[in-house]
Amino acid sequence: MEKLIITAAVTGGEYVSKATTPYVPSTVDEVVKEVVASVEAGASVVHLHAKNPVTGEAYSGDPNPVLKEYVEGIREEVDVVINVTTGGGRVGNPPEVWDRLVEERCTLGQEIMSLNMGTMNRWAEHPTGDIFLNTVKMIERWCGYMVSHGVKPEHEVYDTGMINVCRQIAEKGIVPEPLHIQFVMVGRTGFLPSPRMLQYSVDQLPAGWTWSVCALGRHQIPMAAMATVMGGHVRVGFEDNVFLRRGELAKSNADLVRKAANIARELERPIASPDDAREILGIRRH
Ligand code: KMH
Ligand code: ZN
Repeated sequence: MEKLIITAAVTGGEYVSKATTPYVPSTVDEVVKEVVASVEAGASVVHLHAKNPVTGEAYSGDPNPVLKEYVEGIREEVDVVINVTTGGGRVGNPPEVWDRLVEERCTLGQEIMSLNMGTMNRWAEHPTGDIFLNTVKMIERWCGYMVSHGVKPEHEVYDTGMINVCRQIAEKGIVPEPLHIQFVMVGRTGFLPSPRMLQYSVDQLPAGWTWSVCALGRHQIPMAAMATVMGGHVRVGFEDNVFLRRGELAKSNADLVRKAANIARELERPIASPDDAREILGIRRH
């Protein structure tokens, strides 16, 4: 079977802050240390959001300078494929400003950018609103920016309708095939994290596309195990889950990466290095 790409989503996204777990990194140094530890544990890709360095909440200003510091700090310490989110930076800004922020963000030195493939209800309370707004037009423009800057889009798919949006942008030639999909199994407002749902979704993908799965909370590791068996790739880390096991916080993202890597080893699925991940995903080194 193809080598397993483990993505570590180390920074905790929109919902996880120091109030959720004291172990979430928030300063540049902490983020870089978590990335190095995660790579040592088996991660070949890291997924990043900009954080408030004190509270660990999502950064409320322009995230690009913060993300740039993370990318530069990581590049000095370790070889890893870097994936930055297109989320963040929208609060209080009109859509044309979002366009500018996303296009600028394509030039920070990362290889991948994640992009939600539709507008959806948030699955948890959030101070900046009830929905994630990603119209098809926005998606098409933002994928265009990524492709023109040599950045590979990672398409975040939360329900089967979003698979159709992925197919449309491939058919229109906006993103060259094969696409890379991250199935985000959030429950509540999107996919339920179940083996049948994952199998059904994978069956909808055109041949040759690559895919990975992330699931929230206690579903993170079981769905990672499922994807490992099925030949997909996995994402673990604090963005989606902060517990190592019931009632016990993980002290580092690396603990979660190690758990996914150990499962893969037991199943005799080899683990991808950063260069293996670049080859599997068809991306060039930055
Ligand atoms: N926060 C995650 C559940 C993104 O950052 O682009 C989904 C995600 C999307 O990672
Ligand atoms: Zn994210």
